[in-house]
Amino acid sequence: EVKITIDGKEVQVPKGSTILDAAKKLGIDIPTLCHLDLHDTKMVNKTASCRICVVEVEGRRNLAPSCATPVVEGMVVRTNTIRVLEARKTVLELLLSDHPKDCLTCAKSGRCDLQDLAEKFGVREVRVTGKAQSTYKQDYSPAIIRDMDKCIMCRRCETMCNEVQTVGALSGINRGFDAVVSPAFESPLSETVCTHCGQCVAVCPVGALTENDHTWKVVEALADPDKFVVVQTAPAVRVAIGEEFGKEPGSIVTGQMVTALRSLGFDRVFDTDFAADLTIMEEGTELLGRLNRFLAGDKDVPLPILTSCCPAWVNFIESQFPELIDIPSSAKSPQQMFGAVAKSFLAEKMNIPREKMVVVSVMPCLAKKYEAARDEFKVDGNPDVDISISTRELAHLIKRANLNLLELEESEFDNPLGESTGAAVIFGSTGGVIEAATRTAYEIHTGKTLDKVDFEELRGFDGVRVASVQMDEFTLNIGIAHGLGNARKLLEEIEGGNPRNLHAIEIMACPGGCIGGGGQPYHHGNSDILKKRMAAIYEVDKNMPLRKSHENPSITALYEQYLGEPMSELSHKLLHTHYSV
Ligand code: HC0
Ligand code: SF4
Repeated sequence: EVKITIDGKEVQVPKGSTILDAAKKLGIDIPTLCHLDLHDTKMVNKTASCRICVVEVEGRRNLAPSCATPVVEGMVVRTNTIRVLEARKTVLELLLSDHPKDCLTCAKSGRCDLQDLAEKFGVREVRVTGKAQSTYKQDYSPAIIRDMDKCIMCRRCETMCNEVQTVGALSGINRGFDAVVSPAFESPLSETVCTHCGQCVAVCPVGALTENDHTWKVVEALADPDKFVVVQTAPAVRVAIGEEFGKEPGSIVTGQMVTALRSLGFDRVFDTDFAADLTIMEEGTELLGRLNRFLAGDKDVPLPILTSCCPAWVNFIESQFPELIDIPSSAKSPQQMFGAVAKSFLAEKMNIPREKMVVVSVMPCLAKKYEAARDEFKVDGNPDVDISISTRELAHLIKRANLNLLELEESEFDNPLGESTGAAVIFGSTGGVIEAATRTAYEIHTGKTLDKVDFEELRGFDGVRVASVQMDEFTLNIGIAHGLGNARKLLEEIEGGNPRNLHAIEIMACPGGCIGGGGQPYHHGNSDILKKRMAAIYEVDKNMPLRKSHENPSITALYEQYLGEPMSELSHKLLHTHYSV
């Protein structure tokens, strides 16, 4: 431990800590822009390039960047001297000299770190003049908008894409006023290996990377009297959207969210969780089918089976591991299963022509926008899911309609596509999909009832986890990875001959799983927020009367009335897909 003094207060921190770490421990707020450190997820950006976090260290001539200066025993630090304040203001002016001033129409307005700091430091004019703006065109992918005029070269996105996700779509190019982070040759993102995971958006402190906002498309659909507009909400949205309204992270606001959606004018408010239960029926049956062949001695059966509900992950395997393309489950994601069932079963039942039904999804994810737009998920050009918006976008819509989520009464989802079990909600956390599948696969394989449905060994925050579940005489070996860099490690292990004999693997592209998705309220580098959302997910599960997907009565009814059985011909047509490389 090292003892230092900051602004007259003493603090002890482990050797190797930075001044910034020590200040955090004291609750002293040193501003940062480029710095990012979500300890448990290994999302760390330490470029020390922005210099907004400088402090004065007694006995040193130059100001020190607190994010990159290690503590030394007896160090005396001041974070608020006139010299420090002036230096920070100068940093801000330099950044703003090369930054558009269109805050009024910027997608990040109100939640931009640069805007907040400019306000805090009272920057009213910019004394430095930079180059004329607008040398870059905006780049629209289905999920993301890049506005490179707004890039401040903090490089958080680059670290995220290259080191955490190991995708390598972004890197710093050009120099001086022209310096930006961009795909090679300034190609549009959609023409690169970008997976649309949205993690670069999640960490961008300014408006350089934002979601492709579809809120007005939703409003247009709601305003159209000829359209029947249904909405589905993903598991992870209910434990995060409260944050946009000032609630503690991990607050569960499912009932209020449903009321808000109804007030916005949706004709039916349904739940992606229903489709998550359906996914377990299809994917679980597929898993057991492959295992039975394997146990019968079939050497060619594609194992381990990989979950396929995360679209960024699917994109990643398609572009980076084409030789493994036969092993993912063919089951569509819950978002897409929901759309397919809504526009067939529900539309037929309600006698609504397919073209009149609009399916909106609310997702913690930006890649879901890309998934919804994929050609595989269209019938004669009409998509199963018409519009996908993020948690943040829904919060905007609710605020725009003058609704205060926290003051709304709770209400229930509509049925039948609104009924779900605890197994479905845990899809929102890393490890949850495979736990849900295990609950069902166990009971079907052994014919016994699970006494304890909680598989604690599958939960947690470690990037790669491996656990075994005993199913009578058979030991099911499970692998879990979250974050694409961790997924890469597990896939390389499979390519290397699967030494740990894994039978099933769950992969989620975002650190933490969907709770940490690129469309969630900004976490501002605080990993506790992700942990609280995760705890809330398991809390919702614990309080559900039914906790196994195969016990969902609406799912049983759907098979009885419409699909027949899991993996039936109709199930195949509606609920399964294929992958392309
Ligand atoms: Fe997820 Fe999903 S769990 S990917 O993270 O599988 O986005 O929340 O909606 O589709 O259900 C996201 C979350 C979903 C899907 C579900 C899966
Ligand atoms: Fe990289 Fe994901 Fe951003 Fe695409 S969306 S550029 S893969 S971090």
